[in-house]
Amino acid sequence: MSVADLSGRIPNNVNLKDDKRLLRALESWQPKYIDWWMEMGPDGFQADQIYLRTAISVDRDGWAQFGHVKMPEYRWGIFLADREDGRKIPCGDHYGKDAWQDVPGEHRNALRRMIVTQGDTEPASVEQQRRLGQTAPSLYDLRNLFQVNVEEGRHLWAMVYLLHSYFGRDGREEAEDLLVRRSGNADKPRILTTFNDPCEDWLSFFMFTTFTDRDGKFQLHALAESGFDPLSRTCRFMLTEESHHMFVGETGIQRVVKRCAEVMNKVGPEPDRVRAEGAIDLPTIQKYLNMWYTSSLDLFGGEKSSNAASYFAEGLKGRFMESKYDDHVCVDGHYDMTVVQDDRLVQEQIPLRIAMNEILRDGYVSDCENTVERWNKVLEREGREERLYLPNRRFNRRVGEYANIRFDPQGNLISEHEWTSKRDQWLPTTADFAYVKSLMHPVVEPGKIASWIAPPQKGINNQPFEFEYVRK
Ligand code: BYC
Ligand code: FE
Ligand code: FE
Repeated sequence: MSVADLSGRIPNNVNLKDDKRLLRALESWQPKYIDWWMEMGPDGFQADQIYLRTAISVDRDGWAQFGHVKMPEYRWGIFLADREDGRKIPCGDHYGKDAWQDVPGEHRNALRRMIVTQGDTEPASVEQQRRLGQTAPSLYDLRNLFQVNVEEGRHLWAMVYLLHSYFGRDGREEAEDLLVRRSGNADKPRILTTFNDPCEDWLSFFMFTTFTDRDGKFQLHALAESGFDPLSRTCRFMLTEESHHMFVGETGIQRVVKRCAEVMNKVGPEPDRVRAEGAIDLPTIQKYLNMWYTSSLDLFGGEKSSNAASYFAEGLKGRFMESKYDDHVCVDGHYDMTVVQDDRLVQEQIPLRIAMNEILRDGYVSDCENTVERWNKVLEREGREERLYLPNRRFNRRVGEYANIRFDPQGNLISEHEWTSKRDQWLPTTADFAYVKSLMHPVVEPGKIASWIAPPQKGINNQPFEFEYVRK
């Protein structure tokens, strides 16, 4: 078991104090990180005491220490899952050889690029969520937002650690640039699509943490199967934090749906009447789901990808739970893919390696299906007939095979004209955004909650809902 050193400026379990060069590099990055956090992190609340969980070691109990802290004083540390003795490269052409403890020269660029792309999403999400604290529906939710934000900050640290330790000067430059790009900025945007989309209300926040953080789960699992062992160990520890983010999203939407169902039981399903009661109507919830789910599907990259094929072939990135597969080399197999040819949908056989993005996306889609099923259980328990659903993966895509082709939510090809006439039934309109925005008023009294969401079933760390999760 690795030993955590909590005494220095940067808590870690990677023996930082014995590597003076690395320690100096990270200590010189740290004030720039804090500047970024103060400028682009949660707006307001930086002087408040937040009831946060802090990672202090990687063993089962140690990484979840709770206490009130001011966010800028949160101890962002560097924690890697413990090294597995004799770990082998789990996939691709080098399958079964010893995993790399250092970066192989020929894979340097590809690895750096993946680590930078991963790292870029973390501060991007904090930027996207920057103003949400001002309209939190309860102190419990406010605290959860900040927990997610500080952990995304820690995920950035995790990637910066890899850049600084293994990529020399290039790595240090990339680490600086991670603090320079800005979500949604036309001149210096974040790298991936969804991370430049505005996330300006709490319905979006809960959809984002459900669907976009879940891309994080799948990508981190795939990177945890990397032959580059330090990346694998870093991602394995990040995954322990990721599950809380998805919990925040899934239970958040569950509570929005519960409130909606209760109101429908009182006044009927008519959206205007649901809205008159201060709840969010189910069609609006569905439209937000459609928007964030399809945007997050794009984060897996193109359905056919030579990048993905070479990442897999070189053993840089595996599949979700690679060990559950029989064939780890994948030179022979095929994947049946639906593609568009001459304005028709046809089946095409794609070499497995080229389909690696789509294979990862398959696992993601089925995970999302389970989530929506759990949301539908809420409707069922409330005695409602209505149901939420996932749109087909071809719907509303900006990246890959189906980008810029019109499909309905069932995945049928449709004309531009049909798209234009039905778009507002499928995706949020300006009026929907405005309505949701009109509900976003801060509720900051302990134990109180906004009209559009049900209270959680229990508090955080066995505290009651009424607990003062955030205090001056
Ligand atoms: N947006 O071969 P292709 C998380 C680019 S989320 C913009 O189809 P590839 C988190 C692509 O870069 C997890 N560009 O795709 C969640 C390529 O560019 P070049 C983040 C895109 O390379 C919530 C070109 O299109 N982690 O942690 O196989 C809160 C053709 O690409 C997009 C990772 O993503 C897009 N959506 O796969 C906080 C893991 N899609 O080469 C955090 C690391 C594709 O033409 N990243 N492109 O310049 C990767 O493994 C890969 O970069 C991707 C793309 C899977 C994203
Ligand atoms: Fe993250
Ligand atoms: Fe996350």
